[in-house]
Amino acid sequence: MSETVLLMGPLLPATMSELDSNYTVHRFWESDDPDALLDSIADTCTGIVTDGGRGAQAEVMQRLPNVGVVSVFGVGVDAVDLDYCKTRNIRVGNTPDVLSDDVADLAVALALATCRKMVTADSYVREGRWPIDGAMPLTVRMTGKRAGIYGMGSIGDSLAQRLSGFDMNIAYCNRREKTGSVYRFVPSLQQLAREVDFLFVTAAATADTVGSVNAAVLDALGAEGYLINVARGTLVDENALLERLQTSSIAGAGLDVFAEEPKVPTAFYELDNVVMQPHNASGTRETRTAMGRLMLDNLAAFFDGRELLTQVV
Ligand code: 8YV
Repeated sequence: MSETVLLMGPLLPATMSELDSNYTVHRFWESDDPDALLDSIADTCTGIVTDGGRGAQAEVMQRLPNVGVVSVFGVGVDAVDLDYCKTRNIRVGNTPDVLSDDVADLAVALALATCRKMVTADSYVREGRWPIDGAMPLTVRMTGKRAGIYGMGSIGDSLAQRLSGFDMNIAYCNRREKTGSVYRFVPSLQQLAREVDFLFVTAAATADTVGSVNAAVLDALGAEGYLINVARGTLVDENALLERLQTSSIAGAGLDVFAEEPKVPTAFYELDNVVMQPHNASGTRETRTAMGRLMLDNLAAFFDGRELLTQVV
């Protein structure tokens, strides 16, 4: 008999179909009566599959006493109640590394789109302003500028490689200095912000990092500085950022992530110094397929009695 798994939200069709072939899958987000669903699978459900945004809350896991594994389709596990998982000895797996290249690519794209005003420029052409108004106002160069990377994990590392290609002077802030890193370590985020032209946020959301890109850090980045966030919206004080964008107290922001997704404060829509994406940095067919594979492999490893390939808890 196959294991019973609770799927919190939709995934790629191919990933879901493989899940359906190997397990008895219950779709949480499609249920009209989630309470009744949890009651009906309370005795049988042994695994949860979820994504980075939906995660797995203790209130759900408490209703499923036989769950032994949470397999996350995503690297971020901030939406999974890890403390609760530890108390129950529930294994948690995620999908690191396979998405780092695409997330780093999008960080570079957002940085260029922001300082080169690519979205404004696109509208300039589409609206027919070029023949009438002539050349658009000049923009700001990225090549050769100073880059700060907040969070030097696998994504930060992939990003640094790309920024090296832009001849950028790269420094980073991390929980601890990385031995052997060729990049300059700056222990304080505020100091890093003060010393760079582009501040890239690639850190995981933890109790230590949530809210850490605060008003003081944004002020340190200053009127010539750009903030690029491909990590989690919760790391940034969104109101402070909005206010500084509105008053041009920072030069611009490239944002893939927001504090309360999918809600984005509409005041951002009015600003031409921000370029936004709907949390899509890992959203290529190639990477999402690889994430699906790793998520499935983690699940299979658990049910085979093996170690998860990429285990967080
Ligand atoms: C995904 C992410 O968009 O990996 C993460 O932590 O936030 C993203 O790659 C998400 O998990 C899929 O919904």
